[in-house]
Parts: sequence; structure tokens; C-alpha cells
Amino acid sequence: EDVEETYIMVKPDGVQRGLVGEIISRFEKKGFKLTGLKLFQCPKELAEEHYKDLKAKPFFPKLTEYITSGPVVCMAWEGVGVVASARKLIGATNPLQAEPGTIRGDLAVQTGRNVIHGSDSPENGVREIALWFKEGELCPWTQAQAPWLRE
Ligand code: YYY
Ligand code: MG
Repeated sequence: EDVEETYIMVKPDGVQRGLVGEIISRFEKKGFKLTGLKLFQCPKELAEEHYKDLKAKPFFPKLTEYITSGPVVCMAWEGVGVVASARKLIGATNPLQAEPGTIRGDLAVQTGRNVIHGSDSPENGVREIALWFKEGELCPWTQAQAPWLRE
């Protein structure tokens, strides 16, 4: 099995609404391993680089304004199948379409305030973690519960 890494970020609305603990808790309980965590005020250039594939979209200026409107919580999570699994835990982009039980389905109502980001592929997981974390900010460690999560 391939161990993957994914970049997860609580967006400014999630921080302002006091949802950080709740969101981290869902990934912890699932059994993934946290390897990076910080509260961070994102500069405009970084928001634009992170969302560069959406540059041509009409909502791009509002999106980068939203992401830079307050501190975000940046996280790196590691695990087998973590990229696709995190996307399932997060739910659909439009929170009104997100299933109950997902983070967006339970905690948000609008696409422009959908509280969380998660990488959409293993390649983007690697790219985004390198973009948001500096050398030395990530912390490799051995998870004591590992043998209780996987045979
Ligand atoms: O990966 P995910 O966050 O679920 O959606 P993307 O299609 O990558 O879009 C990134 C981000 O852009 C989305 O979380 C909210 C915002 N956005 C928007 O404001 N309006 C849209 N119609 C589509 C996306
Ligand atoms: Mg995306």
C-alpha cells in the first residue's frame, strides 16, 4: 500500500467560527497521521499560486480575497489512501450538495465559505505541502497506534 500525503487547510471562516478543533478531530479519529500544523496569515501571492489552476475563473479574485481574509490552519496529513479519503471526509465543494456526516455537509452552507481545503490528487498533495510548509516545519514521527490501524 502506498503512503500518501495531503494538504488540508481550515479556511478563515473555519478559524473565525471556532471549528478548528472539530475539523482536526475528524482526521485524527479516522486514524491519519498529522505531520505538519500551523496557524498562518496567507499572503495574496501564495493564495494565487495555490489556486493558480482557477486563475481564469470569474470567482478567482473573491476566492483569493477570502483565503487571505484571516488566519488559516495549515495541515499535512499522511496515510494510505489519505488523499481520496480526506476528500470524502470533506464532502462536495458546494456545502448544500455535501452529504450529512461530511465536514462541509455538517458545518457549511455556501461554496464561497466552505471552511476547508483538501488536495485533489497525491501529486497536488506533495505540491501543496511544499508550497505551504518550509523546510523543517514538518515533523516525521512514529504513530503508536499504527499496528492497531492496519494489519
Ligand atoms: O477542491 P474544492 O475546494 O472542493 O473545489 P475547487 O473546484 O478546487 O475550487 C476551489 C475553491 O474555489 C472552492 O473550495 C471554493 C471556490 N469556488 C467558488 O468560490 N465558486 C465556485 N463556483 C467554485 C469554487
Ligand atoms: Mg480543489
